[in-house]
Amino acid sequence: MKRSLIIVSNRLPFVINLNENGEPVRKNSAGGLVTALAPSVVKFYGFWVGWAGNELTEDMTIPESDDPTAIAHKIKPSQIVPIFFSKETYNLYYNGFCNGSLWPLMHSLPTIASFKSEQWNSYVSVNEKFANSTYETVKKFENLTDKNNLVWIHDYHLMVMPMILRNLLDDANITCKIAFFLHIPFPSWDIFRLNPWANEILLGLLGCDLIAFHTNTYAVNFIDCCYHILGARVDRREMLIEYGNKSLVVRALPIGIPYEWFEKNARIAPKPFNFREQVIFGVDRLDYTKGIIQRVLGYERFLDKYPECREKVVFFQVAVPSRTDVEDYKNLKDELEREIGRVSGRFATAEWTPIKYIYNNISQCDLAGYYRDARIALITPVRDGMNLVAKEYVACQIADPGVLIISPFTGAGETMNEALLVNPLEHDMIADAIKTAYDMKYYERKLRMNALQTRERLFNLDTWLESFFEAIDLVDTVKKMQSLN
Ligand code: ADQ
Repeated sequence: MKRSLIIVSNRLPFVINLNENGEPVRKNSAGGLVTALAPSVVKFYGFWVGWAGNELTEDMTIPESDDPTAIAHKIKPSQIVPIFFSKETYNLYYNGFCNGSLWPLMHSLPTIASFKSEQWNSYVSVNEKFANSTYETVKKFENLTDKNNLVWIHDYHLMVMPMILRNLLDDANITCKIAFFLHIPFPSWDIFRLNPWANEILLGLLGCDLIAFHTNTYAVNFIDCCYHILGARVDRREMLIEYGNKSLVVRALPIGIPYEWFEKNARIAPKPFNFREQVIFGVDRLDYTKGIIQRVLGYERFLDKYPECREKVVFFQVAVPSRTDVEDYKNLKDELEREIGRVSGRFATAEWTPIKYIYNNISQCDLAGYYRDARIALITPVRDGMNLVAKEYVACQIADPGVLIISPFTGAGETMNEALLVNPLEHDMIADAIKTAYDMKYYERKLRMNALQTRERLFNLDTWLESFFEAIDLVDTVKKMQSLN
């Protein structure tokens, strides 16, 4: 089917850096969002609205990609709509409201969240900017009354944008659906209402035709918020919300991974570990939601409780630098490195280092090799929207299968029943889960991994995209048939 599509996300699929001659060049991002969406922008010859980094200024033009291996390589400069803001605005909006207020609150960590009206005002003005640029881009669509016109907005940075855009489109009599996907959790209404601007955010989201979440729990939480905070009419069974003359379809559409890509790369990736010990592996953005400190403490407990396993395992943690100019993230890095140093110092011998730690990006091809050769994946977020790492690990278990240990407080943990589920807040439980995984016999590992692989292969990234487009195509029918009036 032919579609006119605009993707909107805080970041474009690349950042712009200046080379030694001061010319802009693309530095491609490797994140999950880019992998997921770039192929659709290429396929429908769509547009992508977003920020390209501080080095791109309004007098520069976006260059072509010079890296044919990049996922966004085929996206032409004419398909890119860059958003500009000053460093000060970016600090208030991104470091402030997005990552100091929304990120902790949405992950049900309200004591870490702080709220400042100056940051909120900046968030709203950035959302207005995105809405205006998107509106101007919609006007480039071939047919402004086509029911297949679609704007697909991503994530918590842009939650008030949908209603601003909806009003602009309605005023101009332009037909265009607005859909939203939230990549992080949606908390219970009793947490969400702590946000001083809870009403404004919910009203912003009501500008959409479709809003989708990773899990049913998040979808129901959102519906409850609209009911309790706004007093909207809701149908929890049909997942529909009505407020004034607006109606919104809510869906749980769990994201998948490009399964075959990981499987293929696991076959060709070089061997990463040259030591004989079994590897317990973790890889995350360095973020307090990922439970990395809890993981180190759980591993320490494991070495304490099961001394016979010392020198037989190595805990290998890769941490990707993230939000490095936010104070909480700087402190987290210091604390993590202190704990790793302490635990290593406690148990290390002349021949054995119990923890290996990389603070850097690694290529996704290399990552496939790390996954493949890790005997245990230890994934312990205190809260995580989905967690793609768990799925990628499973896809890479192409030979002697390893064991996945995962926190139930992740979207992935809600369906990956054959993994070992562990509450990361209790160190003994982590220690015991590692021991169970360490002792697990081949046949049990194989049985569990087969089941995990079958599910992830089926519900892969393509399935997610298909189910999203199917849901958006059904929106009008659902609204008509299920109207709460
Ligand atoms: P993230 O919080 O970034 O995503 P996650 O789902 O684990 O978390 O995705 C991380 C991605 O980065 C994975 O695809 C992984 O391969 C990649 N990655 C990790 N470490 C890397 C490294 N060192 N080098 C290169 N790549 C690395 C947000 C939400 C999640 C949700 C996703 C997708 O917080 O809950 O699953 O979006 O919706």
